Amino acid sequence: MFDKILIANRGEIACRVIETARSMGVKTVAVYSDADRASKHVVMADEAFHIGHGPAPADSYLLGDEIIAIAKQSGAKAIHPGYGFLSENPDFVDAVETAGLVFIGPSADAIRKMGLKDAAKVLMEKAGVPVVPGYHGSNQDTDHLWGAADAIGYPVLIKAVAGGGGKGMRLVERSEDFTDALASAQGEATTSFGNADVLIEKYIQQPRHIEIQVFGDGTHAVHLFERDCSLQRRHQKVIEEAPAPGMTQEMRDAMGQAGVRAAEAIGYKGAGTVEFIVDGTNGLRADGFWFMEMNTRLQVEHPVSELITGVDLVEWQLRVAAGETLPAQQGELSITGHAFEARLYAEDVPKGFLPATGTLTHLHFPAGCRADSGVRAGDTISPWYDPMISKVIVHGPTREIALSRLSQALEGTEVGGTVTNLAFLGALAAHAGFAKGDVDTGLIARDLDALVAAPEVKPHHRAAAAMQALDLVEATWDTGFTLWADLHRSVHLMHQDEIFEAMVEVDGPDRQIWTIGEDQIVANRIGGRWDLGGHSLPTLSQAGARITVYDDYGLVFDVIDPLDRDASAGGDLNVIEAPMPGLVKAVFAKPGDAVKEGDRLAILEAMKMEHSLLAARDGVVAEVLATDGDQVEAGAALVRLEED
Ligand code: MV4
Repeated sequence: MFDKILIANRGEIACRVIETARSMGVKTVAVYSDADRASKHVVMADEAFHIGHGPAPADSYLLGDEIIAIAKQSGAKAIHPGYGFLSENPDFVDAVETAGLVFIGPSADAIRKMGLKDAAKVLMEKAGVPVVPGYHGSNQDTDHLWGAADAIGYPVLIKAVAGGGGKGMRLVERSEDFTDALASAQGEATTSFGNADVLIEKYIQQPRHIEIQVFGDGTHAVHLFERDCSLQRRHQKVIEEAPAPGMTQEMRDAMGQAGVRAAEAIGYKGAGTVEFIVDGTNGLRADGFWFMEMNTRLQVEHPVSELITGVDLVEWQLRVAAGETLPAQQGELSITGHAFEARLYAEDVPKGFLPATGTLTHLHFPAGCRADSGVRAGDTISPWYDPMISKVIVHGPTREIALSRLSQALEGTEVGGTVTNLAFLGALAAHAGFAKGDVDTGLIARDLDALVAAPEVKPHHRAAAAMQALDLVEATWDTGFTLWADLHRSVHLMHQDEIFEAMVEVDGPDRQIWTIGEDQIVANRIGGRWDLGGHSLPTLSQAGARITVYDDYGLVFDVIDPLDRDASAGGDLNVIEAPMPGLVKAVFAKPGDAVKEGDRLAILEAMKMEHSLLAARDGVVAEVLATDGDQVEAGAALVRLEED
């Protein structure tokens, strides 16, 4: 076994790898960017080295040569790439091996073989893995592709061979729409991947995304059963589970064997995932799954497979990379119970899932769940990386019990200092169709309105926030409650863009009478615990002017200075700003254009997503201050409208 490894990553996956390495007696070396000097993974590792010249991935975690030099210098014998960053970069694998180090993962050759969809499909077909019917040949002539689409039968899907995450993908319903859709897919494929080639597939309606966890030693492979990742929003996974609801033994065997054939066909080494698309319209059938792609890395959602099999996949990665054969034979692997993983993000769900930033003033996970997290209370979710706060992972003897444990875990999770998707996750965990196992990739979009409905804030929540704002929670005769303080006080608070005033009549340290709009709430402290009109006071936290009430997944209130109300309620409607640092993908406005409120003026790519920037009012464009390809800071003015 290696005595020391370097982890070329950050956040929760770096912490996850360090934990297993430590348990195996393997020393760890962390690397960190400017933005991560005091991060959890840096503190956890035995040694840590600064890399790069800026927080952006291209200036830090993607600097393969610098990372390899640090591995050599520190005496690490192997590099674990985590996921993302350099994990599926075959040139990096070559460079690691040329430097005399071990890459903890597959060979460069295996990564290259799965890199392009058309070549991968040809290879998989030869290996006896079912692939979606379609055309994946080299003839890219428009008429030829059109003829292929007509022969397959509509609807068809055009996919960029170099694509991923839905980019360069077009659904075509009718033959007469084909050539326009093709041109558009080719254009997007060229800008995004520098490769215009496409393939054509039969479109699978209401698909489910079921993937097989595989593990190889370079020659032989086993599978660790399936995960269902159908709960997605715009190609971002939200909740994953294992095993898949409704899976039959026959289909599981067929899919597992197909996964193993895929892995063995490319001499796969380490942890990998073979993604299949499944026709979910008529239940699961052993002949109703088709290969989509193989991810040649450990995946974010690997913990659900760990919880149902009892295998530590990172331990297996280290052992196989160090030269051991497969740690278990297929017959030794079995499924126990059911597991779910929910991805907790700093994001503003009512604002269209906009990634959020902020310093976590409070972070608590309840007992009974596994929280894989790369941050602690006091850490900052910066705009530079994925805004994941934690994965909340649960296991139970049955799907029903595991799902209720997920709900419980989400209800008991407390995050202060930023908005999160916790309420959205809680609503999904309580979704009736999800509970029945009726999952498909369209579920979230179909029920989006109900899933994102903000929980209704109740009078006692407002009173709780106001008590915190006026420092009336802890006050006692001993700690500063004074008879001569004002007995009538008030505070302005804002919750979800709505400002309200809370007025209080303080009747001694243990009794307050609150008036908030039409509501009156009497607060009584009994035996040291506050009761607010029949509700006990929830946990509270405060950071600066922001107060979080830990009920209904965390309700955020901002204390408003009444004199400054205009400034806090709305911004400058004349200027369209970048809400976070990112890359300007497109600007649609030209000076002199008349625009309407809500018109899309630009697209900003940040945190792996594209964000539309909209006009805040009707007006005329005065100035365009950014062009395609610009890297901009948060707050940068992109488009200015003429003064009204
Ligand atoms: C498909 C499909 C239907 N039919 N292929 C989306 C991302 C890319 N990896 C492949 N994707 C799809 N391919 C055929 N032939 C539907 C999707 C798809 C999807 C797949 C998995 C999970 C979520 C999805 C959401 C929308 C579309």
